[in-house]
Amino acid sequence: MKHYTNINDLGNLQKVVQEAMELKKNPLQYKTLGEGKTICLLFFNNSLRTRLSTQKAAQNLGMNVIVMNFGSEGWELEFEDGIVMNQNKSEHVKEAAKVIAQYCDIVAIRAFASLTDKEKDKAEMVINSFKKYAGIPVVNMESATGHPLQALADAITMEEFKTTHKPKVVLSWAPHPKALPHAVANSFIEMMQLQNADFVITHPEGYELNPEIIKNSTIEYDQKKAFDNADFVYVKNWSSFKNYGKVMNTDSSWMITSEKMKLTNNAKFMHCLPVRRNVIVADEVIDSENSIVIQQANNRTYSAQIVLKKILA
Ligand code: AN0
Ligand code: CP
Repeated sequence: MKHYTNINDLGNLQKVVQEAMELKKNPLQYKTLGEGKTICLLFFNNSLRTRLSTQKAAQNLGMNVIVMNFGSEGWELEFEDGIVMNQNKSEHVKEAAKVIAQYCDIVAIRAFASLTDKEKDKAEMVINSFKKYAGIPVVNMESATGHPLQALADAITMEEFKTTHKPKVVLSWAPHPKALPHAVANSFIEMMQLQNADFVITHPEGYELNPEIIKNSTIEYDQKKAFDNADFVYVKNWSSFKNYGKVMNTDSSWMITSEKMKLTNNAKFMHCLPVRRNVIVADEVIDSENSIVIQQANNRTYSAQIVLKKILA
């Protein structure tokens, strides 16, 4: 594996999940693999989990880690070709990516969707420019359209907690006051399409995600029906895709409550975090024994570590 920008880069998901679970038993077993190698983590947006878990994963493999908050500390980058740079952008990605590549062996990037320009977001300009100009492996730490490190951590977590061979998994939209990206939901769907599961997506009408990602996954507009007999309830807000980046619905009846969880087969509650309590999910659910959000966040380390291990190898 050279780059990790999409869950499909892994090849065999089930095999990688097993490898990650093995790694989790002894996280320092490859502590010399990354000796003398450096990873640069570039953040164009905020982070808690991705930043700390990816750093920890690299350190577990013996790597040096350089973290840069590019969004606040870097020169503002230009990505368009052939442009006259007489406005506010100080440096072109052509130079920036090549320079960064001289300081490290792997570059990991967080650059969220603009949520204003659908075509540019779909083109994944930031990740693809680094792939094109840096010439070193690129890892996606949440791009405009995907968050594959999160999806791999989610797959590991479901493997640990599943009690049947073919669980019912529901991805449910929930309300949020601000416009959020589609990345987490997209990668979760792409990951679920590789699983042996009964997978259902539920959201209000008008919140359909990109049909190129949904493919033939099932959509059920009745949230309560979707929850019936579920083994996992994975919750995430996203803004409209059709009416790109707009918040069209903040209907609190979509919030996850213990009453709704009673419709399930004693389902586990999952969320990538950060989560707004009593907007997305009621305290009683996230504080319940069925909530596995903390274990899910822990698996971000092993998700990143197995990915970095494969790239180093
Ligand atoms: C981001 C999102 O929804 O994509 C990051 C989640 C990992 N969430 C927020 O901006 C609140
Ligand atoms: N789940 C996740 O990616 O969290 P952060 O935004 O805090 O990194």
